[in-house]
Amino acid sequence: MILPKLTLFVALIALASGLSTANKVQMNMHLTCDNTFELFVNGNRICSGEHWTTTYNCKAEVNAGDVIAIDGRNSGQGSDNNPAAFIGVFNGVPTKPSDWRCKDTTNPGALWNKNNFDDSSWPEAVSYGRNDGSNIWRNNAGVRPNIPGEAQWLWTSNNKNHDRIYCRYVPIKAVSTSATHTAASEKQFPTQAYGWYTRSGGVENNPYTGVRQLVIRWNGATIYDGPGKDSGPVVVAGYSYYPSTYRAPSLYGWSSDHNNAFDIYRTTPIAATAPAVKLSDMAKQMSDQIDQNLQRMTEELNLVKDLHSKAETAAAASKILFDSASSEAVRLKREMENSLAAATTSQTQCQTASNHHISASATHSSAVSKLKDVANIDKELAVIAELKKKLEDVGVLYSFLLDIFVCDQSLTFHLIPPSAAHQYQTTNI
Ligand SMILES: [Ca+2]
Repeated sequence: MILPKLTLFVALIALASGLSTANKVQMNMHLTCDNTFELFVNGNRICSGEHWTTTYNCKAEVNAGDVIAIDGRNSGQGSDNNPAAFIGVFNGVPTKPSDWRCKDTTNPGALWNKNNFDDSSWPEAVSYGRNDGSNIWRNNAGVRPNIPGEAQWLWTSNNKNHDRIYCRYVPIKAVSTSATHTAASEKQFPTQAYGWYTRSGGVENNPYTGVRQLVIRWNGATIYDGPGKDSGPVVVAGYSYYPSTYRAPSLYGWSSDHNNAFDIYRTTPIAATAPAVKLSDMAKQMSDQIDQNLQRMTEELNLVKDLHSKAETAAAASKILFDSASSEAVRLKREMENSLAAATTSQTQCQTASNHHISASATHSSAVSKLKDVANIDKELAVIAELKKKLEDVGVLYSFLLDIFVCDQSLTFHLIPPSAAHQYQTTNI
């Protein structure tokens, strides 16, 4: 879902104004280091980087008074061609020397990256050029991305020989208090610039029945005189006043009805002025980022619309093709059904023809067999014909002999069978 830009911006301003008085923020950091770094918030390791040409994005919750600490290292032996430095931006605040203290040391102590470490003896960091300036890093690889042009490359006073350094930065100053009293001046009441938190007229669990009353004096003036409170703070003109150490009334010379006197201290809102300016810068950056994101989203949306339109056109074309294909499929189905019916008929006819063929084949075999019989008969006829011819020849011989025997009747009756002799007799008579 895309919110209108105005809504986002209003929300952003509300967020920024809330941050200006909050005592903690979600810190968005972009940084890099030549050559490597580890980053801590109040001793907790948050992130690290290995390549100075990469901008690392680290996020952490940072409370008022929290220190952001960097353990920075150069790789190899430092030289003109191998210097060291880190650069970055912390919730819109670019690195600059006055915000950081850096120390070249072999032993910073175990607590060097914690809030309560005393770095007052550490020197301020030294600048080796702006991100958009003329320096070895920009000349080699250009401006570091996601880091403002005015951010400065920082290190100790010698970025060629100091190859392991420790740096500290407190982005949100701790709650300030002014409870630093001295015994000598406390006794000077009421003319000195310190306050007291007093109650009179009775307290809880006290047999007195008078109304509790609270009087606060600060810098010699009574700034509150009203109902008593069991616990702080009392807010006057933007400052919060708290009771601190209980003091015996006699120390201040109060009369007996002003018993229960306390030292007091007051707190001011966290660095109200400076962070507000930084937060407005942050709001501007975030607004610009939102502009860019909106533009990108608009472009992507147009792309999506275009794709959607093309998809609709393609879908319409597909539907036409689908409808056409569907009707063609119906027609083909019908044709297939017809073909199937025809094939069934053909199969039946084929079966019938096959039966006929089997029958004809049997008939053919039978005819061949009969032809063989005829051939045998022919052979037998030829034998018979030959026999007949031989018989005829014999007949001629017999006839010849008969002729002879006619001439000699006495011999004939011994040579001719009775029937044949009778036949040839008849024929030749
Ligand atoms: Ca280096």
